[in-house]
Amino acid sequence: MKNRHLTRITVFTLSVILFQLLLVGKSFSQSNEGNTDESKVPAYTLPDPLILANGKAVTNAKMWWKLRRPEIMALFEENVYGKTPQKKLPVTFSVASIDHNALGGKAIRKEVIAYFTATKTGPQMTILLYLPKHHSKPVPVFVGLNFDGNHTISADSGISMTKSWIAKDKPLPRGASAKQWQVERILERGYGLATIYCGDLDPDFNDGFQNGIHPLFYKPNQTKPEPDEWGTVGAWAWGLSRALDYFETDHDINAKKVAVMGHSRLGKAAVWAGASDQRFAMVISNESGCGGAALSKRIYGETVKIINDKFPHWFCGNFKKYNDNEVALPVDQHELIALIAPRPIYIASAIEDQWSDPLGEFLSGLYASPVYKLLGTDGLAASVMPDVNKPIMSTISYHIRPGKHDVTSYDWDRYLDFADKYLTNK
Ligand code: GTR
Repeated sequence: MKNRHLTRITVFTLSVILFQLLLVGKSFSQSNEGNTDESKVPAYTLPDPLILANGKAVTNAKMWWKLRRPEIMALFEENVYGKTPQKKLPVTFSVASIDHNALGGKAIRKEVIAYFTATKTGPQMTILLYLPKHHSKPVPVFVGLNFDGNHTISADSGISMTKSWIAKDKPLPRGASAKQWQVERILERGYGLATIYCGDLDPDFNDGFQNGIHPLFYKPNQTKPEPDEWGTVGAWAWGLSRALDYFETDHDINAKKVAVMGHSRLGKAAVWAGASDQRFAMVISNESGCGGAALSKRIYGETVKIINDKFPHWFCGNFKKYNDNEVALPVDQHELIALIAPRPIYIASAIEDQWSDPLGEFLSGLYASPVYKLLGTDGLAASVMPDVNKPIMSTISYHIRPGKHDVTSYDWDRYLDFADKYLTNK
């Protein structure tokens, strides 16, 4: 045990776990891989986000910004997501379509292509944007990546069909994921929604980093990222930042009020984007699980080895060092949340999504809270996990709802309330 802060964290963890066991009463078995039995969670010690590598305590905001935050950022870059190349591409944006009467006159719909090369060849991404028509501009916006193509987020026939990597010959129908996006509800509440197909940035399979944006950054003779360079999650996060670059040029959008949102693997990208790019004013993690909001060292649900074996392209090469060796990880995901401080973050779980480790997601928020408090906010206004459908609303917000791994209208309603309170101060 390195210091008294760590002892406190461990003791507190044990009491939260005991409470959780009483609350839930049983463990949920979702998969034959991975542990979903709370009693089998090993004793673990988390690094303290407010202790410097040299052992000194971080006691004020200046120390956080100048000393500790850069240390934590470097650890995530080196060990988890990989470094995002610093090279600036000659990105240009072009409005490919605009409809001032979309969704029965409720919305303005734009499609904006971001070209990543001067010749406009190679990978490019299409930002699909809905803005509420009858609201004063510039509007706050939610931005998130989608899994299967822009045309899946709404049945709106004006959306260009996306060429999907996975479903090349048989793209999913229009509006196939509409329930996960709730476009009309978002617009009614005065927010815009922007989304991008994740495969525009990097296809979600292990292609040796040949088909997405990685080759645009290779040094001469380089054919794949170095072990400490970015994987797919890093590339997805980079794309979210390029969308934010576009928002800064669009006078209909308030680029200072952009919430980056993502579900599951795309939630991992959203949280990493929020940590790496401080222009994002708010972050929403919907069941982002392992490598997202959930603590790795709990070894509950999906583990580092399981995720690296199944999705070797998501994280950096160095992350494989921690397969079955989470104890050696010099960071854990509460420190990823801390990198977002003091900006508001909403962490959401679902009771039947034990694979994402709801308690580990909650604990990340809880253990990031001291950093939020140091920076003058309330952090997470709870010390034990709430019951289902009892959201905790604070700068770090949290809920767990009934049901499966998904994004539901219940989730969106909470995010909209959260944005009203912490993004637009309604
Ligand atoms: C699972 C993966 C999770 C989560 C999920 C998703 O297969 O194990 O980490 O990302 O996919 O993206 O839906």
